[in-house]
Amino acid sequence: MDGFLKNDPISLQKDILYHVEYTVARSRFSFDDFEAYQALAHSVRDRLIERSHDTQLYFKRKDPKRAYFLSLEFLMGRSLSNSVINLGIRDQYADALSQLGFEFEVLAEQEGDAALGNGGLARLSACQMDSMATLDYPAWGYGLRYQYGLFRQVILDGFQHEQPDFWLNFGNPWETERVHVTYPVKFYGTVEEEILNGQKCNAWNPGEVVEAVAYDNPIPGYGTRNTITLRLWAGKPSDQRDMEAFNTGDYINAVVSRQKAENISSVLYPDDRSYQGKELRLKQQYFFVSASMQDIIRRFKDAHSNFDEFPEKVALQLNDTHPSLAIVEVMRVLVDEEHLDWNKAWDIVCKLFSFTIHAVIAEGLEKIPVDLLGSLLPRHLQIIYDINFNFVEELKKRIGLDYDRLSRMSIVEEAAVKSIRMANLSVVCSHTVNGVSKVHSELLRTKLFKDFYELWPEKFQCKTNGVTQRRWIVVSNPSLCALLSKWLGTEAWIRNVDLLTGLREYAEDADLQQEWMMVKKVNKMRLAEYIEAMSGVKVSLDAMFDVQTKRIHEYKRQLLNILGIIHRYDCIKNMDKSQRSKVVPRVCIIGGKAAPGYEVAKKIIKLCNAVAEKINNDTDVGDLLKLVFIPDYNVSLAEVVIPGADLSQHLSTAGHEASGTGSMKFLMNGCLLLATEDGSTVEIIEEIGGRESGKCYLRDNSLRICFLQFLFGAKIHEVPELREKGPAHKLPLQCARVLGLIRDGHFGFEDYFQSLCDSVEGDDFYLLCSDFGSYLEAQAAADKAFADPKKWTQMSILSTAGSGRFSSDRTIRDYAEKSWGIEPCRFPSEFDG
Ligand code: GLS
Repeated sequence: MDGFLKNDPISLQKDILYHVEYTVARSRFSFDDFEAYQALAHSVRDRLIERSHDTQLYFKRKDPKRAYFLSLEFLMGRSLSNSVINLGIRDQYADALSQLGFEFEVLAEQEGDAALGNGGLARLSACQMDSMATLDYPAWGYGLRYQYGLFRQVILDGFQHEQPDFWLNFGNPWETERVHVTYPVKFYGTVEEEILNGQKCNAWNPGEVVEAVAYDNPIPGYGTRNTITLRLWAGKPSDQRDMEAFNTGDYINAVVSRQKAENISSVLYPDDRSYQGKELRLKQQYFFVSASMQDIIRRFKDAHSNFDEFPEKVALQLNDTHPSLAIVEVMRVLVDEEHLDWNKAWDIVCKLFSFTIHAVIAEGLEKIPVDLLGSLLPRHLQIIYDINFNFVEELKKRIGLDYDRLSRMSIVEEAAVKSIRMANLSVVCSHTVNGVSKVHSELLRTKLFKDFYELWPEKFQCKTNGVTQRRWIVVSNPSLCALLSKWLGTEAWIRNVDLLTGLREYAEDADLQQEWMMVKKVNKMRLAEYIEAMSGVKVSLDAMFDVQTKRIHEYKRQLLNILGIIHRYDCIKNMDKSQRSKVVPRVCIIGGKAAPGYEVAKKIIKLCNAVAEKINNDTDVGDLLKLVFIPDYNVSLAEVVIPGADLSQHLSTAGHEASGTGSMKFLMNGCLLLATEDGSTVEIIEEIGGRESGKCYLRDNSLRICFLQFLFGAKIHEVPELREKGPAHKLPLQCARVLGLIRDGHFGFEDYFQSLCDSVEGDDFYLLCSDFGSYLEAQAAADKAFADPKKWTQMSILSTAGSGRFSSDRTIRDYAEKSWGIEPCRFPSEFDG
């Protein structure tokens, strides 16, 4: 059944003008681009709301098992283009707007990013939501509605500065505030034992209550009417609070203190990989978990009265340890509020949760000091102790009195600061635990959670990450999208991405290659225009666009990239004219944010800008080499950068990247990778090519598959030995020379950069020295391949053709089948013919 709203251009025009007049409150005879965008967004939202109502009613009627995806971060980026494409009405809107004198693309540029997350983990959540909707799964996302998203990065004099991202300044047309969906969330206070109906039970008397109010964000599926919901919670003052303060007449202070409630959800923590044991962060975690669990339990109780059925109707996904208090919260509700017997409650809890780990090293796992937890959530601490007591007793029966192992596996860490190990809690209480790539999952089994794996091997799974082709091809690269549909003879690949392998057949077709190169050129032009507007640097479209964009981290080795660029610059400077004529011109692009407190990462950004300043102003080098740092890299910038890249770099020291998802987006866009064998790159190699870069071979099905990446560096198993050996004897001459140039002040700020050079020449923990030689070789292989445009294009086509396995559709299907036990529940609609 279709909805009320019509999608022909005339109806769309009427709707847009209606929203100009009554929602934006501007005259329908005079409004600017931003106002037109707002009206347009509201008109799209109407359609999303209609579909979301239909979807929810349908789910309610069918009552399937639902999956709830709990994540503290979602990096959604912009919604307009994605929504109209998924709704299948982009062209109709473009027509309607052009008759009103507006261009769809221009209005789309008016939208700001919703940046409620840091990096890979958060963007992954967004991609996975798109797949859940598209694959018709009855799923919900739950998170926090931060008022300040990830900080804006501003570069002044080459240094990073952070500015707040008050993204709600002009309102957010996509969300709907649900004033009737609010829940009280309790903090602090004491726990008293009470007798209820002759039974002992625990009553938590909170010291503070904050109200959580729901904001719903519709997530439309592609090629389906299903539109699911991402529900984000915001804090607001509770009426239950501070009655006394009001009664004592301190009206002003009572109001001011009520205002504090809103602070809980005010700001996203900008560190992507470290826990800090901060009270506000713990408050955020519990706030979102408690509101979400109340909402989920309320929905369950609307249709069911027996909690035995809870695990048949509810699957809870923990996206990293951040939401893991949900485990304890469900125990508390079942035991203290629903008065279930502990064992019965425990039985239920153990059937509910699946847990995804995104960290690689033990130090990256979250721990919460007992003092902090006990003061903020006294009843939860008791419950954790009880869970741990039972677990350790059980464990003793299984493994005996191996105290080392018992203490490693305990949920409570008895160290100088006594803490709760949230990852151990999650592993103990979840029925499945997964890593995010094959190597990462193996690492979990053999190192990080070896003890647990030996105890419960059946719990451990691998779910290699994926990204959505809707956002990363259809929205961000429309020319490629059209080309793919033309050559595959269908648009079906947008829902069934495996069809992309059909391209392999044409990889050597001269016509396809020609069109493919044109598409790349158009995208390079768009990126070049952006670069010039942003930095004033003019870049040549004939150059190889070589990109490394991601958060700045020592282990991601942006420093290695910069050292390689200095080496290239130095080589060019020392060449004669005829040698220079053979150089493959490069535009090196680096972008990414450093956590505000991460000094080394900030130094790397400064070095990049200092080197860029020198190279870009050296007329002697001209178009042979340019270096650009792109400030404030975010999702909407990624949509410009990724389609325009020829080569992308993924340089993490082997064993440090759990998965990496940027590489998958570049791959889909026909970009070749220069990478270490780490995280998901290992699987990309398995899927589309091997180590000896540039070589082609015949597979038995007579498809010509090329080696598509330029791989280099130590492999995971070699890293410990190399670290052991130390750096002294492995400093290659070229590396020493490059470091010398920095130390001698060729790029200025020599004092400031000494410590960066020391880190390479000193203990070289991230193995820049030992990988430097093979890095340069891989770079040379990339140059050589780029010099042969036909071959490069063939490799580019094969990259896209092989990218299907890295779609989040595959990942989500895997979660649905192997972790959540849910089935698609598709609203019957016009899409079904
Ligand atoms: C991360 C990992 O560092 C990435 O390798 C991974 O791709 C991502 C999604 O699984 O998760 N973990 C993390 O804390 N931030 C990440 O980006």
